Amino acid sequence: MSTSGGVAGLLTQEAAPGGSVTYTLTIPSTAAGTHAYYSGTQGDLQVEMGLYGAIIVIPSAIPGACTSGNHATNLTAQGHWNEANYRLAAAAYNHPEACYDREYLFQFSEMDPRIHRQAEEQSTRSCTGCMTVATEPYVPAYFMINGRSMPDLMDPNYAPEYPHQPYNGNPHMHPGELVLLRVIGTGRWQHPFHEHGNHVRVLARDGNLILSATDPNSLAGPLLFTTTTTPGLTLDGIYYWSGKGLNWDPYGHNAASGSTLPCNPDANGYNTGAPTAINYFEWCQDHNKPLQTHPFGDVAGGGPATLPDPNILANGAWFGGSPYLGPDATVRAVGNTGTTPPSGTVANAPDSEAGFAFMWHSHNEREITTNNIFPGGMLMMMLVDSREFVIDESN
Ligand SMILES: [Cu+2]
Repeated sequence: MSTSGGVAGLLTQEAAPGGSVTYTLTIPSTAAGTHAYYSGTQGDLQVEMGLYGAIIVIPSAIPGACTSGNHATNLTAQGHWNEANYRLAAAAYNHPEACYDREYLFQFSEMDPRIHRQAEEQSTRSCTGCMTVATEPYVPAYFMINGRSMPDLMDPNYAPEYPHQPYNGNPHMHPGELVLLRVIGTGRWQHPFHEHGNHVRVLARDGNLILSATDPNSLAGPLLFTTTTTPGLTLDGIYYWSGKGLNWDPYGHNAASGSTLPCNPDANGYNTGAPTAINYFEWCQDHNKPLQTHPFGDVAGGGPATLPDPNILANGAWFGGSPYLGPDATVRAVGNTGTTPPSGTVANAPDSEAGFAFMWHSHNEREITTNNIFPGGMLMMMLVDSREFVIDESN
């Protein structure tokens, strides 16, 4: 890295108050991955004030495995449903086990309001270097991912009320997709990020692929229950969810009423030969296995569970009225009532989106509050949507 302008500081050239300094980076082709950057000037205060960000480097070469097989079929499915592809590349690293289909960034930070109040009170001083804000003891009350807390996290990107936090935390995926998580710890505290629904396979830390000591061609990153963020450190990991092992058909398919949705297992047991089907990537062993004893709508009966009638149940904002994936399955399960609660909510309306919601949150439970009020802080929902729901990552 080279610098121009500024004045010499402890760690690097610094911008004088009101001035500027330019850093020029030449990224080597071996530096693919997720990297953190943050202020090197009075870092205890300036990182707290938000002077940090992410640098994503995409690999200079993409392995063939990432553009063939299920990854190519997935693109066919995206094209069929007119879904845009927002990933930066087909692989996080030039390694055949680093392929992915979808990606999200999660940058963790905290704020201590006393520090911000003191800095604000001193910000009108015109003298140079006179801001003296005690950054200890550190008592954060705001816990944020990408600069937002729950529920703001799940509002759209570039929502007008968050002009300085344009990127949300609102992950979505389809069953079977490999989702790349780019996780960065930026504040001062560690945060145990718990991704419900499945473990996360760690690919790399600070852009360094974790390789086996005995076989450098294989990845050796752990499969983690919580991907703990560490201040200044980045982590890349792969998450997926397929519905395998549920022991019931989450698509609510009813062969008895004439539906002919097929499920043809590939070598791994998934329905991947039909990229345009709504049950693309269904785990075929559970195909046609009913869940409900007495279904309310048009799904198959005879299953082990008796579920409440969604027409007399207050569902709340996060239950689409049925335990099935996808708007089509919901209509089959509850009937086309048009008024099934919670119709009209933007969160998860049963006649449009109906996904499985998995809480992704800090496992330090105080950090899922904002100023000690629950729910808040580092909390969001990963929504697994069936294939026909078009995931729009532009918002
Ligand atoms: Cu949890």
